[in-house]
Amino acid sequence: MVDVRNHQRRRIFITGLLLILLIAVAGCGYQDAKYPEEVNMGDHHGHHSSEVAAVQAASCTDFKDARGSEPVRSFQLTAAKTTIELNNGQKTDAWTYEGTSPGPELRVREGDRVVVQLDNQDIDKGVSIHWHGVVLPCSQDGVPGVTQDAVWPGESFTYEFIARHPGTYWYHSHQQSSEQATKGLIGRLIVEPKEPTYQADRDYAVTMQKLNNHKLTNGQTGGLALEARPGETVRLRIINAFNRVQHMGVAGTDFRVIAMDGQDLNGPTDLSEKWVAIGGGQRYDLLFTMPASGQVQVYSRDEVEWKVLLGEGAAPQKLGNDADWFDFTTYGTPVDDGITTDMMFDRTYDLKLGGAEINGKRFHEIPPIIVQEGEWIKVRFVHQSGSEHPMHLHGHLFKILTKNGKPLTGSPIYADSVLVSRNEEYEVAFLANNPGLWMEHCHNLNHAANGMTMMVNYEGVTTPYRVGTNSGNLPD
Ligand SMILES: [Cu+2]
Repeated sequence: MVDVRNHQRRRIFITGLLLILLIAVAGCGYQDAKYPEEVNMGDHHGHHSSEVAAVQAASCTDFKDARGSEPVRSFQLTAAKTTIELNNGQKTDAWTYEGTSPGPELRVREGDRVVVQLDNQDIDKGVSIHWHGVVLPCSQDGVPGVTQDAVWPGESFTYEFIARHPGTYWYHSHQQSSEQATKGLIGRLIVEPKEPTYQADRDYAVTMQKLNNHKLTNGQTGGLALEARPGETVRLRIINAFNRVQHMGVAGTDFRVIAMDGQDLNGPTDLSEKWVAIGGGQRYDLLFTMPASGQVQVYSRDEVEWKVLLGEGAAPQKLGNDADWFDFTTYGTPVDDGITTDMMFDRTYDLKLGGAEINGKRFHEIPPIIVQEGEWIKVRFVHQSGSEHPMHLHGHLFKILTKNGKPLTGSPIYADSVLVSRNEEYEVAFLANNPGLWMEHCHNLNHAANGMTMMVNYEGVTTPYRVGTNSGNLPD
């Protein structure tokens, strides 16, 4: 009797142990499950090989900015494991550039040659730096397995590019970016214009991020306080480095949206009592004058910790939840740049955005958008399911043509991303003027990690690098 019971117990115990083991193995394998052993992201699958052969082959690594007499700005960033002590006294384990998250703010001038040496001290999973929103040569785009190999502990990689477009940008690791950005591998890049479009007494850049589970504004918990005196003009560059849209309110003053994704808007006018929706990865530059009362508050309606208090004085009245939304489709003054829905496009693509896939497929299984240099490309993004999808294109600026079929009537919007929310569709156009292999992906990075990542490939451009578990290049 006793023996039988023991035997049964042992059987239950062993079965339980096996189950736990099985779950553990499945759990570990989950993250890399979408990665094959090896895939060439430069493959033009589904394409006629004769057309490809007609274009002279070049490697992504061949595309670089030739050195001239431009001023050189050099930086060095070491990626390392760190324990950060936050201003509220809590400690958190982080992966950082130069020991802080966000890493150093890099401020350069339009036309500068930017040289950044990345050293990986001890991030076992490898790192890179992607210069989000910056139009640069393919070899400098920082995508492991596409434009370079991941930088392993003890190794380094030097990025070099000319900062052509002034504006507000940021940088982050593109190696398992969903995990690595959350662990802290992000920072700001500001390109100041040669000839300023705006005179601001204060020019601040602010990053909203989630570091592990801490909601930080420029690395601070509980919001950020910035100096500004009544009558001063403030330029506030807001960077959403988080994976969800933030609805930002401006309390205490009227304001203008002067740039989106770093690109100036034409003829921005005063706004008051508007929510501004900033998608993951997007940047909005606001301009306002400090009121006589002394204080302005810029804050997220979604996450109470993401707020910036400017100046001193009585806290201004906050916006009502029913306040209107800022609508960029009718804002500012149009410019005839010749880019319209009626123009001739060389290629048109439809991308249906599911919860974790594009056109029903994921990651390397999504057929790439194929382009040739000099072609005009139109892409239609259609929200199909899931939360909002901030769709981000590397290496190019596109122009947003239409929203829900209606052409924009205000300032032209040139951007590296478009926030596609539920029931929305957008058409964008871009000129294929930067040969290479470029990612196009959702910047809710958890969506990207789940498969909402695809390629825009120039015909004839190849890469010597490979994505997958063989190489360890895992560029979600
Ligand atoms: Cu998404």
